[in-house]
Amino acid sequence: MDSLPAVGLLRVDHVGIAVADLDEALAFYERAFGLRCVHQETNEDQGVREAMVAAEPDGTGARIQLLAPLRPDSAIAKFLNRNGPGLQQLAYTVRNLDETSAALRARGLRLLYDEPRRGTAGARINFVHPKDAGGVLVELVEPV
Ligand code: MC0
Repeated sequence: MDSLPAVGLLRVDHVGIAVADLDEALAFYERAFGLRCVHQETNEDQGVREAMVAAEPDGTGARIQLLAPLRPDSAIAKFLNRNGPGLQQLAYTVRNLDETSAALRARGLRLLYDEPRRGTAGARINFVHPKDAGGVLVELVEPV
């Protein structure tokens, strides 16, 4: 592995949880855990309504991403049908997504997209296939 380029993960960015109904989930996370919504958006490309919740009101630190399906053929709808609500992904912040993607491909891991797509708040994102990552869907996030 010594001659391979560095992967360049910086920190855990967020953990993604599939939910059937975003508003109900937001109410639950606030009531049960005291977490506050720090960001909300719809991502048509990914077929999700999403909300970031966090313990810190300024949204610093790792966040929890609640993901609700927009369409029955979306990744989150498929996940809910198969597993029900629960942990769907682990996302890392990276400094440079192109370099991280090249480093992971050099290690033989499959990325889901040939080119980065648009994620939360305009971030560039890609995913490592869960079958190449110990059964965990890994998202790579290069923030704006
Ligand atoms: C599927 N598998 C998973 C999994 N989803 N394993 C762990 N975690 C998951 N989330 C497993 C299945 O159980 C199956 O295992 C195998 O992977 C392949 O199943 P498949 O039927 O081919 O898989 P699909 O059609 O369900 O697709 C899985 C795949 C898909 C990961 C390719 O979910 C995908 O494209 N995800 C990336 C996009 C995404 O998740 N978007 C929503 C979040 P067996 O053993 O049965 O073969 S959007 C987001 O995150 C954005 C907004 C952001 O943060 O910026």
